[in-house]
Amino acid sequence: MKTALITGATSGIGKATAYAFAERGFKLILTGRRSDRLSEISDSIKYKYEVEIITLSFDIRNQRDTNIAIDSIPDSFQSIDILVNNAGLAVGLSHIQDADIDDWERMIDTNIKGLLYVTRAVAPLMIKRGRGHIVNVGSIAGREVYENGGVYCATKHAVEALTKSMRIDMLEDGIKVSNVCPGAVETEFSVVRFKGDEKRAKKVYEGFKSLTAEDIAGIISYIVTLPDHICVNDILVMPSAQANATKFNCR
Ligand code: NDP
Ligand code: 8X3
Repeated sequence: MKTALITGATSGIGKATAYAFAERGFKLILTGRRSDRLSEISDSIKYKYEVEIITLSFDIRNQRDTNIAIDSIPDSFQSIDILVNNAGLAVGLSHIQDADIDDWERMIDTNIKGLLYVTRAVAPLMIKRGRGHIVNVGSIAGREVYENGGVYCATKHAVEALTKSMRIDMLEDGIKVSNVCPGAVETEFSVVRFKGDEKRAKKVYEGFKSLTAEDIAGIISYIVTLPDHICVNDILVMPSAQANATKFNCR
């Protein structure tokens, strides 16, 4: 039975991936900052699927807390087969010359440094066993840049670069590394980007059928259950009504 650690499991893609993995009988390590949500989600999954779950509440921007959390994983959960580096966010939407620098810090510290801290702590557990699969959640924003999205796009371009680097660095350790890059998925993502403005967030997904968190979870679940000799390096998945980062067929 596989064991998976998912970051950002309190919402959206991470939460849906937790349910998808539980359906396949995986043991789960669910992480995020909001401990109340982690408990609720863990109880709900256990009730539905009878899988073993532990939760770790920490901020991936804090390297010390990240290491303490990973070190606290009990022996019975330490054989981590899958790491889903999903936690991430966009904050703000503005030109670089006008942006709030604190927004940049949050995105860079979470999407790049946080992903690295978690990977640095978890990868040795995989390498010790000579096997493992790291799935980084990138974005269409890692392939293109768009107006007002400069720093978020830069962080997701970094995820793309880091995915490729990890694949090279850990090749001889038997670790597979994948990049799953979605287009528009309706989650809490835009509410966070617009700092709690739910009305503005809702507008992002109006007039077309966006992807759901479950759509992406299904794809992640598929790639982590392929035979050992197959690695899906990269997936770019968009709503049918989206052509690139900014072109939508809205009706
Ligand atoms: P959500 O806002 O719904 O979920 C984000 C998750 O990240 C939450 O569980 C949140 O948990 C966690 N998180 C954020 N910051 C931190 C932190 N500092 N420490 C620990 N956990 C953190 O958004 P999505 O599900 O949409 O986003 C998941 C990933 O998908 C992100 O990397 C995003 O960039 C990417 N993505 C999203 C797209 C979309 O259109 N929605 C498209 C392409 C990529 P908590 O707040 O409890 O800490
Ligand atoms: C999230 C998708 O287009 O808002 O990564 O950057 S987008």
